[in-house]
Amino acid sequence: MAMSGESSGKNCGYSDGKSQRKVGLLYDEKMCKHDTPDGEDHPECPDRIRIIWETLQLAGVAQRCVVLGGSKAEDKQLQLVHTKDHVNLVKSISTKKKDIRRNKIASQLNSIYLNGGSSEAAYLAAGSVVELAEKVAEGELDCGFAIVRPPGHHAEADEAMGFCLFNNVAVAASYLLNERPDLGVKKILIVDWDVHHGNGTQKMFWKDPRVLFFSVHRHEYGSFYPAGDDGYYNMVGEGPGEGFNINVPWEQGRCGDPDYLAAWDHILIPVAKEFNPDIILLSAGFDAAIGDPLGGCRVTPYGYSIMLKKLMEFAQGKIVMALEGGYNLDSIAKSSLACVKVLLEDEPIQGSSKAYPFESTWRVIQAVRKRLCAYWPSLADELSWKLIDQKTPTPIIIVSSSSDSETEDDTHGIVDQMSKLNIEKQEGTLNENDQVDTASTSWRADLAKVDVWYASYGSNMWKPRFLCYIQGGQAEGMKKACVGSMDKSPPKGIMWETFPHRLFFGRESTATWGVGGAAFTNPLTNINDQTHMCIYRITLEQFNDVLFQENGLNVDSDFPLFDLAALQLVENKGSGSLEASNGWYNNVVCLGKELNIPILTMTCTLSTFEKFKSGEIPLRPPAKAYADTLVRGLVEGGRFSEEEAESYIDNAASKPL
Ligand code: Q9C
Ligand code: ZN
Repeated sequence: MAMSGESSGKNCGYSDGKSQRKVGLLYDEKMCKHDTPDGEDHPECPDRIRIIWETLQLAGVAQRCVVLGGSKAEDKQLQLVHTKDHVNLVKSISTKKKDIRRNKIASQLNSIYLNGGSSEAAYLAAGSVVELAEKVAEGELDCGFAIVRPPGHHAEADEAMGFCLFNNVAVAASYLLNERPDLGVKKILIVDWDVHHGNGTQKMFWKDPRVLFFSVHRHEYGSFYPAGDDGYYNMVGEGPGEGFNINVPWEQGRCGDPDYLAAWDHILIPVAKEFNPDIILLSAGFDAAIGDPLGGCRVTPYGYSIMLKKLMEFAQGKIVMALEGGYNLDSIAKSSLACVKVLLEDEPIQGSSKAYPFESTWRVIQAVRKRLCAYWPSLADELSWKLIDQKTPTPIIIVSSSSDSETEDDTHGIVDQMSKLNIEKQEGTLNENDQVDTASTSWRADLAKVDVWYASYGSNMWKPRFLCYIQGGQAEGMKKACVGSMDKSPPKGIMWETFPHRLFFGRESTATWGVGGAAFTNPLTNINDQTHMCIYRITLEQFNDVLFQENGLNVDSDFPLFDLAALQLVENKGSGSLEASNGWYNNVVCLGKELNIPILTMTCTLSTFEKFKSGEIPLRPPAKAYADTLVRGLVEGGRFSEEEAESYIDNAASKPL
């Protein structure tokens, strides 16, 4: 069925008076041999590349490309970025000798399966990207798409992970730079738009200024796969490679065309202009595509086509696309088709729905620009208010901690309903009777049935002060009374726990305690840190009332800040955070569970934490009355002696972040 690459390629030339680019399309059925050992279902399945290949043929675009079969990488090429041990492991993995041990080896790796076809497929995937990159660098082809699997960008020098065995794109980049000086490729831009961070690629070129690595991915404060801080925007490279590593870490899922295109327009494209690459390698995962079961994002084929088109302006259009992730067969087929049409310079397809980036997207883009502007002057200007004012409201953002999940689709449904609800509310929806539908009390009844632990590390550790939020009133030392919760019943339980987060103090003054910093805790965990917290078992309704009061909002709101769906998601997924308002405590963090009930606390957002850390927002020791209340809480709660409590607070108040 396959067209002969040679014949179709040579037929290109001129059509309708326009020069036709020579586009390479690489496919090899042998890469389908890598599969789960016992036929179990797995998202990274052989049909992924089959469907892409078939779709491109059915659409008639494969016939307009130069079709290439795969070729195996040489060990020497693989060892440009991988250790000998790793290459040997992958080589031997499919031998008969390893039949018994194979499953055990796979089980010790992170998100890897192995079978008798894995070695060959891995060698083919890496070798194929090398082959295509070489042809594009030579000028034999203008650009191309290697439809390969297993994917590569998670694979590290000495480790297979995240469905990746060899780092296909990194091998190709290193091959061009180190083995083919004759081709004159001195600077390579690697763009990684897979929804996951390209941790492997980042590490391999960490200190290498010849490779500018750009990755845009879901990060969610380090909770999204591959999890941790590697994908954060402060990871800019080191030594001579400093400034040549750019991460755009989304704080939330559901990002779509406007978010990605904003990252392109305000980060990638200006930097690419300055860097002026000789060739672009694209880690083209399609798992940020709408409908992807793992990604939870919403990039459309149109979005991918525009992102690619914008990249075609560089390196004389020398672009080598290599498939990475992407697990919805329909989405990856359509996205691939849209991209190959761009490579062929067809007219762009039609546009998408959501108009503006999320607020969190602008926050991330601004943070990235700020972190990197020392290396890339085009990032130095502040984005205009007019621009960042164009945003899609995100009333509730759930940040999942688990890397990905099969329940992602359900969660969309819920989150979608919630955001719609809140948007409608902002616009004052009318019901059939033409009356403003307030839904005023209904949410309270539902949330009253659910218990959570509210974890306090501030003055609420002192029970009489916390009770003001529930029963109303003014405890000793407070400058102002609280209205309390609508439900005035006392907490059903009180306990103390210690969490691996950093306690610190900031802000000028608080309404309740006067001049001096308020307590915050780092939303991220750090094994070396300890924040002691008093946890109160209250209803979710009461928790919302605490949230309202803590953020200076009215408790008679028509909508909760943190509703059942939000809680359900957090429960399903472990810890996570929620953005609620513009107050200081607009970040709800789930610290874990106790008696199978989630423990929730509230603190600043991660971006605010970063500002505290950099000194942009100064740290401030707590007011005396406030510090005394914290100590009192810790002592009366039986947590500490007075001396211990004082030194714990003093220490947190004086140590830099
Ligand atoms: N809770 C690529 O898209 N998920 N790899 C593991 C563990 C692994 C994705 C989930 C996702 C790997 C190339
Ligand atoms: Zn991925």
